[in-house]
Amino acid sequence: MSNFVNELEQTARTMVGAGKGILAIDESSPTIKKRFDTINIESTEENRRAYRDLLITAAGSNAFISGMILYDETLRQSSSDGRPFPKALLDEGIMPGIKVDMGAKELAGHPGEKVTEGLDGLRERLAEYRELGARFAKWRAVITIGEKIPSTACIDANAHALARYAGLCQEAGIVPMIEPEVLMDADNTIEQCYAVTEATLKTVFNALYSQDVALEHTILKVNMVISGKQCPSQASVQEVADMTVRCLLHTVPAALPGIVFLSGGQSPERATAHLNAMNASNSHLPWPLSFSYGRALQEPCLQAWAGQQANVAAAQKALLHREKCNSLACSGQYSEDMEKAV
Ligand code: 5MM
Repeated sequence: MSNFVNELEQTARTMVGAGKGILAIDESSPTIKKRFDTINIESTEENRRAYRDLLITAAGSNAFISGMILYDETLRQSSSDGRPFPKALLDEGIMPGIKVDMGAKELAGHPGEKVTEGLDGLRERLAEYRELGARFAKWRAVITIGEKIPSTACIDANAHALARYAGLCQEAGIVPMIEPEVLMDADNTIEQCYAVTEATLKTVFNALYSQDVALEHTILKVNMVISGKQCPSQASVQEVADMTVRCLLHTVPAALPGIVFLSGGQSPERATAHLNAMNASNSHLPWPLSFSYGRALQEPCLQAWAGQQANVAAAQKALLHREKCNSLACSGQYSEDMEKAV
């Protein structure tokens, strides 16, 4: 058992406290370059720092955000006022988190499928991350739906890695956020997404049991059960909410302190509406349902910033608006009318 039991419990509960979610700003260098390309900004170290600075220091975020997931580079950078980013977050009562996986790589013998790497040397990296202020971590596994995939081999390999990662985190006093993401880019139906998500989550929780991971100190970050982007028939908001909740009830143990969703390419408004519908229709779930969006929180903010210092205030306003809408969606109190207020 970890030496940090009380601290892990406190951290996990705080991450999913009432009306609070997680802001994911842990894009790796290739991913942030893709985001910056949309606003014609070069992905230099200083531009990445300046952008993360405005996200981290937006005044008032702490009413809606319990933690932020950072990339290795960001954890070591500082705000324009000189404070290291982890300190800037802790000063506002926001917990610093850290993405610790080394990315999804081709799975040998399984074309089109990936396995996430990064276990080698992880114990040492986690010790350093804790010294730098990280109190929770994230590891993302990628599951692709396609012809005859995902394979059992792909789901098993990713589940095993997630469980090994989670055990190492708890040993180090860091709450593991486990993120098995079933991608939503294909032409699959919502029923196919349900089947793959259910199979993935069953395998992941079996692996966590096998590795003696404490569920009480683990947060699940997961995709919604949703139609693939290319599917001609798109499920309604209520169908997504109902099928997602049903899938989670069939697979996720009640011992988990909370579940947060990734947005996965949904529009910001749609991601909020889905979370809201889940919470509006279900008042007695075993765990809080909250958010850990990247794109669905950042997109309007990134577009408003456009790389210009003069736009920082407008960008932070756009960020706070999305944070507030999603905070309200955690208790089913969001309505589309709120989008007109901006
Ligand atoms: C699925 O991506 C995570 C959630 O973001 P969205 O809400 O936009 O789907 C996100 O935390 C992701 O893991 C990070 O951006 C890191 O991604 P890469 O691909 O750079 O490892």
